[in-house]
Amino acid sequence: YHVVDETDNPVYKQFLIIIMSIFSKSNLSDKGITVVLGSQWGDEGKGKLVDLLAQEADVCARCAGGNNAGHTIVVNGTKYDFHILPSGLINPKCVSVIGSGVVVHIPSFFTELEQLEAKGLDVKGRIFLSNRAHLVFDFYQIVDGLKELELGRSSIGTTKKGIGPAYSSKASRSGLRVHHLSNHQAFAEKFQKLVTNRKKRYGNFDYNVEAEIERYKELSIRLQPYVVDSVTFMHQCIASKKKILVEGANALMLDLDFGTYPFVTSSNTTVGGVSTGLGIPPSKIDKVIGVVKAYTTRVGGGPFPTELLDETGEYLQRVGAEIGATTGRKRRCGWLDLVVLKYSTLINGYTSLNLTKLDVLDDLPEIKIATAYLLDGIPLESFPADLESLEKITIQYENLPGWQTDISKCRRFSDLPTNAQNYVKRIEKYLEVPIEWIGVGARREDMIDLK
Ligand code: 2SA
Ligand code: GDP
Ligand code: MG
Repeated sequence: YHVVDETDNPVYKQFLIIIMSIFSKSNLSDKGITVVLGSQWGDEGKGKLVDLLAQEADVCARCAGGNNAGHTIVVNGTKYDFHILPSGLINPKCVSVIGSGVVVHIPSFFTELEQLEAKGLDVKGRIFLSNRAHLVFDFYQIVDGLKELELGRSSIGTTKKGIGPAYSSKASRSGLRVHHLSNHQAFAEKFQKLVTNRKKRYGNFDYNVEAEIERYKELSIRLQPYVVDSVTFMHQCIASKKKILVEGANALMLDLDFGTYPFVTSSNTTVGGVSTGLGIPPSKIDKVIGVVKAYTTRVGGGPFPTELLDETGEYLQRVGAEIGATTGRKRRCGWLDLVVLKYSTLINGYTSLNLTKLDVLDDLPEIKIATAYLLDGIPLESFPADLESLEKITIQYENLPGWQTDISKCRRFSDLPTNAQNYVKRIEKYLEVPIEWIGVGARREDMIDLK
């Protein structure tokens, strides 16, 4: 496989394009599950790729995170925002599964469903929720806010969706799962205990426990048609050779174990989370597609070595429309960081990449890429674990000339200006992973397919 077309002969190029389109490989694996993961700090454009690939998928599953995630997809002039529901839903033939590794705020689940239906999507009979998924309650959102307040200047900058507190309860073995809703009396007792416990720690916050218990009585009835044993469900899909696509939420650098701890989310957003969040053996995963934004963004607090606090950073924020899909916060912006991406590639083992938002760089005369971190003048082998080391590093950059051309209408690699091609080739060469798609705009069709 090569993205790089070394020849300048136009006839040969045309011949290659025709041959490639005849033998163009299918997007999804025939041998196993295809996974789409965020390779940086999130918002790389996973939703757009998942939507594109879901055209061929029978099943699209979420394995981690909650409604902290935000995926924006633009199809036929309509903008869809997904938070807890899998982005494969726009394809009317694709069934969606929310796995046991996901934490679910049931009222938001229904609100999102209603919003999608209002946009004309028929989702009936196409959404299934794991009975093992943990529940997120409103009081977790309150606790999320209180924890952030307590942290003060070193706050994480969470989405305040209650994600951390819900996963804490899960890990401390006091959480409530979807199946607990089927026995209302037992649910009410456990719920009371949970709230009392959190009030002991965070003070007597304002929360109507009785009203909440009543609300969940109704919600549990409404939820029944969606609930499945997702382990059995997924394995039946595997056995009947269904095409399965897994949608990652958040991204590698926000992973609880491998991200910039403690400035991370509370789940495993890396490839391991696919197995633990869906009950699927790793051997069933065949393709792992990393989504890489052509520059870097981060929302919330925490280290960001290549962050730009100047007009170039503002340019990326403005032109890239870098605004949080869930909270509306401005995303911090900076240069592409290959140290982050190498580390990301080691952990997730990407079989191919989707480079996104290349069009956002169109107007820049010069583009920088971070290629190494130096500590006391010595290159680090990988992304450091401790944030203290990270504060002391200097970054080695490579300067590449910009292309200063509108690339939004390019649909083949050869349509891209040479400098844009070189930018892509540089990334591919450094990471030693083929780039199979390049995003040149927000719409579904704004994609170059290199396969
Ligand atoms: P949390 O709420 O406990 O998961 O927050 C912990 C950290 O994880 C970050 N985080 C995100 N980063 C990027 N995008 C996310 N989704 C939304 C989006 C974010 C938004 O698509 O734009 O709207 O602000 C997301 N979700 C969590 C978060 O910023 C914390 O740094
Ligand atoms: P996700 O969380 O990884 O799914 O990404 P988000 O949806 O939160 O953020 C990506 C944003 O960039 C969305 O608004 C997309 O519509 C937009 N987007 C995706 N790919 C491209 C692209 O190639 N070019 C441009 N200009 N926008 C894109
Ligand atoms: Mg997002």
